[in-house]
Amino acid sequence: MSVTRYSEGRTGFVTLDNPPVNAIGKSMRAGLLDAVAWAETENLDRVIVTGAGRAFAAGADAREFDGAALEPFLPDVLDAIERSFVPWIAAINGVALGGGAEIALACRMRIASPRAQIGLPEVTLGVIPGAGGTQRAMRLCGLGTALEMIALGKPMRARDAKAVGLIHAIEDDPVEAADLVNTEELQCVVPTWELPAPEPDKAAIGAIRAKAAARMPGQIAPRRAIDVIEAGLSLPFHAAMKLERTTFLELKEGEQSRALRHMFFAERAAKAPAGLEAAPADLSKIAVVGGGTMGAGIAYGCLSLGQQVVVLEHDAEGVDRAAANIEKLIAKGVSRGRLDQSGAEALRDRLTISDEYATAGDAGLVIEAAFESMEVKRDIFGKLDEVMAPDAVLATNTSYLDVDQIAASSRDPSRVLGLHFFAPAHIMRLLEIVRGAKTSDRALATGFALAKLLKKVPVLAGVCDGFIGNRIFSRYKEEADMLLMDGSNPWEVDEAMEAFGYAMGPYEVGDLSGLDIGYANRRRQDATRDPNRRYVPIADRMVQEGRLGRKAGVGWYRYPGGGGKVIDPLIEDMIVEEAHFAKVERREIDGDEIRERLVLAMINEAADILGEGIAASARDIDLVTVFGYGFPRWRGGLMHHADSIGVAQIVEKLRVLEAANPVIWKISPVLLDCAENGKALAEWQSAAG
Ligand code: T1G
Repeated sequence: MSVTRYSEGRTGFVTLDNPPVNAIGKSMRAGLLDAVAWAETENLDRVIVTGAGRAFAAGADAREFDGAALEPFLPDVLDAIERSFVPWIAAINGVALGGGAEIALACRMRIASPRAQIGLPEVTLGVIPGAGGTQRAMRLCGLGTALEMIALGKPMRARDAKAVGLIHAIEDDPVEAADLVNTEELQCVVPTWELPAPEPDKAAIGAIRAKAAARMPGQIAPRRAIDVIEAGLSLPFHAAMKLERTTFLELKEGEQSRALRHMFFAERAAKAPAGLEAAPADLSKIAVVGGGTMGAGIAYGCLSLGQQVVVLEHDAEGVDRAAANIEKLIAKGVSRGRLDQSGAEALRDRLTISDEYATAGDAGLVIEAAFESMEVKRDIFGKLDEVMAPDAVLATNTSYLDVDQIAASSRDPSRVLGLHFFAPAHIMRLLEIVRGAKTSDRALATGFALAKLLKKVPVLAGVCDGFIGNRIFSRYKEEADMLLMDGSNPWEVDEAMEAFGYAMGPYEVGDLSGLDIGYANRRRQDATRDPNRRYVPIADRMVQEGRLGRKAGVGWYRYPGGGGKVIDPLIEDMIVEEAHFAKVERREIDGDEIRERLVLAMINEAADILGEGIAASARDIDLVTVFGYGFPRWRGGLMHHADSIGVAQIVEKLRVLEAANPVIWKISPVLLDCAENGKALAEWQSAAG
């Protein structure tokens, strides 16, 4: 199917019909090409093309990108539409993105519904428009708008598209409006490709190059899209089209596009595990224990869904603090235009803050977001047991602590799970859903149901110290501290990882979250740490000397006020002194070695997480590292990146490191298995399958 058509009088009606979003595959392209010939044979005076359902067309079917391009190619189909003596009108009923927008741009006219969007977001998949978007858009909306739209990949609303000339009209029923267009008027509209290209504008080109480099550092597609648009200013249309196509095909085969397509589909595959049939608890009323930064963020996120929310604190002072924290978030929502005053009022009406636990007695789910101490959490769960209905689900937002131990403080551990949010909890997309040994399917289903409501990216995790993300992050930080001892310093490490694609290096991140968190975790681990495992005390000394990070005005960097960070030479002296105490011969360490050691450390730890069944798949680890820890999306996440290097090569490098330090660098059996059997991590399945 994918293209249906019929005619009434001299009007042809063509519908793009490939649920759920009319992605443009081979059959749709063939259907469109047939429709051009059909319209000419039927001697129609117009063809109106629209989308079935909520979308016009979401763009080329990205699932086809892994294989060779299949004829008929979209640029040729659009060429046929544009050159046909029967003019086509695009009745844009919903999102027209990528190839969907290019279909519309090749039509003689474009009429959109008020809720329609039109965009060329191809760079978000690591490619550029491959069916005329780089050449047609600028002929309609001018160079500046086309550059922004294509290099940054941001779609625009119908009214903005009309304002810049991309569409002719906005109508509630674009199909009907298209049928009413005067035939002579329609015949007079010049086909897009015959419009003159805009005048060259070096300033506009230079500005967008800088903006794209700042917004999407390290990414190739934005730069190449600008190149093709710029070339089109002086090339004949069809010569520029050839350059566009060649560039698109080259990028489609590239690592960055494969990585970005992997992330696109991985994000959409993040759902409850197959076979989880249990019905979730009722989420119309949710309780949150603790109104600190995390608790307030979680409460605000749930309030924004329209849920009734009770925030529990342990005394009146805590209640006031919680109220202030949530009010701050409401005020920010209003100032950013996400909430109007009535919305803010409605949200306040749904909020109760109390130091009486019984207030939350009828909530279907309670999320504990209190101080990161096992004693505090066990006490809270004991109190919750007293007041909550037996079928209420109890979740802990702990970042590291043992969910099974917390669950044991409830008479019914089956109703306990971990819901690990990431700060700021109402913004960060990742939600680690931690299944304890006794967590029931119903409790788990409740976690996934909440994630879906909050539009989070849910990832199932098993119980271990730090689950998936924090365990990888701890190994990352541990190796970074070893690099300090061996000869580097925080700013060199941060620079090296920013060059890799992180927005922030590990030391700037540490200063942001507070060095006391890591310190507390290391003290908790003191009793069980392998005495033969190399231990670097620099971070401990920082905390002991009050250098807690941004909140103390000094950490790995100094924060003199005004938001900026400055290098503090004292840190280097401290590191040199600690290396002296540890009798370490320091040496020059360059950015490549920093990146290699840190990335290999994370890959090895992640492989063990996979092998121990803490993560269900390499893809889940990619989601965690990208959505929770800033791993560059255009590298596809940690495990996709590992596969792009090749596991055999990774194992070879690890053997050298393992020879130097067999405890720290013990090679994961998962990596050895994949290397020996020529498997990618993406296809690794635990023996449990
Ligand atoms: N290809 C294949 N599948 C797609 C798809 C696409 N382009 N877009 C969506 N899907 C699937 C998606 O995987 C999910 O599948 C289902 O549709 C619903 O999507 C030649 C080369 C349109 C705004 O970058 O931004 O055109 O999980 O969950 O939240 O120049 O999908 O149900 O099995 O996201 O309502 C350019 C990508 C392609 C737009 C709808 N186009 N899509 O959001 O639903 S390259 C894009 C989106 C191109 C041309 C070039 C969103 C959406 P499943 P969803 P949604």
